[in-house]
Amino acid sequence: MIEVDLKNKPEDLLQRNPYGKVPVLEDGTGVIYESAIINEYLEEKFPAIPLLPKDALLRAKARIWIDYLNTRIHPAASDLAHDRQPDKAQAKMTQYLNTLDQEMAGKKYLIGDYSLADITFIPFYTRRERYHVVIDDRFPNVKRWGDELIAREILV
Ligand SMILES: N[C@@H](CCC(=O)N[C@@H](CS)C(=O)NCC(=O)O)C(=O)O
Repeated sequence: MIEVDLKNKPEDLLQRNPYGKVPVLEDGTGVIYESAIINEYLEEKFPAIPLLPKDALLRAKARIWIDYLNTRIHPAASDLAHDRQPDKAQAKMTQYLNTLDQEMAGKKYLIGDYSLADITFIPFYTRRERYHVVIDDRFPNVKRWGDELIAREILV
């Protein structure tokens, strides 16, 4: 694994990912970027540990939540981390977390079994303090879900 200083990006990051962002996965001679696409690539390459539902409709639902996290929660977190219109970002974050909290009521995982949808939430949850996001009793289902995800044993 190569760590990158994002304030001083190496030239070869841009050669690998035209967006100049991490993560980037190199596999043999191939290069893949965009975390959701990297996750799906690994899912296809290592089918022994399935991380998407078998049923097509449930797979679509998992992808809807992956998209929700990647196009709403993560960008709002990035705005908060970089102090971009923080009041607006905080209001959006509250709205997004409320939606997630309603979805997680009475559920252990977002869709069926542990899946890429849950995994997509983990980087935000583990870094929430850095984003000045407090997940407390206002979001009890998100809190329970996030705490269980990070306490979960990694099974290999
Ligand atoms: N949609 C991208 C977002 C990746 C992203 O924003 N990565 C951040 C670090 S967490 C980054 O590389 N920021 C540097 C920049 O935007 O210049 C993905 O999911 O891979």
